Amino acid sequence: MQRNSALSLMFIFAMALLPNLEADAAKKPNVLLLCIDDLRPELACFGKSYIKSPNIDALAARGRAFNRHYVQAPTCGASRYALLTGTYGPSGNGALFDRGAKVSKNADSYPPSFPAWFRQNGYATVSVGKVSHHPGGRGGKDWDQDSIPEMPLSWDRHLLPAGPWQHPRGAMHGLANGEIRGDASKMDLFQAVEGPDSIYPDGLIVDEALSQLDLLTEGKDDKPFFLAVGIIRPHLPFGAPKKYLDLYEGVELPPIPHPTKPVGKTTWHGSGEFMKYNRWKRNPNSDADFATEVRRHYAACVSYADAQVGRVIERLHATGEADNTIVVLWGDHGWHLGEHAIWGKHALFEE
Ligand SMILES: [Ca+2]
Repeated sequence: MQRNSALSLMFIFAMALLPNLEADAAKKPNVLLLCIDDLRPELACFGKSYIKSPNIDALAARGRAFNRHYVQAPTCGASRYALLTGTYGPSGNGALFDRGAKVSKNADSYPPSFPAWFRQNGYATVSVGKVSHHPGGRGGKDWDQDSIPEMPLSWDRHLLPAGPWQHPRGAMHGLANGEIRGDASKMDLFQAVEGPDSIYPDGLIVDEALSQLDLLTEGKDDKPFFLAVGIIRPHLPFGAPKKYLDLYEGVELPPIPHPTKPVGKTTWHGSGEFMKYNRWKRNPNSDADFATEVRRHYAACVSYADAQVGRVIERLHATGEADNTIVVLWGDHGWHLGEHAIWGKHALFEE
């Protein structure tokens, strides 16, 4: 098994030291897991001051930052498998589905998943958004079939509000106004339409997460919760409300470090996931202005995701449960924005 060096990030933010735990053994801490898809460790709290990520930075300032989290492969599905099972697994995006099919047939075929373990120990477990590979955790053509669970026995509720994107597959790559990816070459690589957070899928995901936080804490019967919230951006396509792109107007980005293709045998690749979108026939490896545009739109998506983190944390405080909740924020693998002439993941360089 090859250990890759894709850099991911993880913050663990213990919001309090849980002083009453020994006196009241029944009062177990809640856990709030925030997953952000395709997030680079390119944040102000990692020293990149041109990125506007105040909510994540505030978590990092009060918690502990981990900047070497290793997964078995820098793909969404494999890295989520590693986090959610604590084990190495297949390298592809179907990793959890393969496991799920076996668990559905024989519950003892694997040890419990991370959420299943909490569930077996008296926690209410809820997933909203992209936590496992498929947002909402179901298979089938549109990723919405109850009969094909990605993580059997793990969640009390495994949710994805698709809204105008119709189904979880549509929400995964959704752009504004319910645009769904069909032929990727007809979908714009980036976009910044004016409007509220809910014109892109993460706004709706976090609306649902806030409702679940209320539901898990209203009339609380001392049952602790494990709530996982999966934010899809900055995953491609880079679409976020225009107000987040405006944050980068006039902001100069630093040069791309080591922007040339490495020589010799490496895991370099041609950035296929990125290049298949409509790029207006421009290539960031040969067009510096376009490279800067791409980086600004990625940054806008990071700031949009950061704002969604802020909404969840604010509501956690409003529920009164913040002092008894452990918050973990996790990026599933790194991403290259032109380093080594790569625009994407799926490579083993440190970014
Ligand atoms: Ca990912």
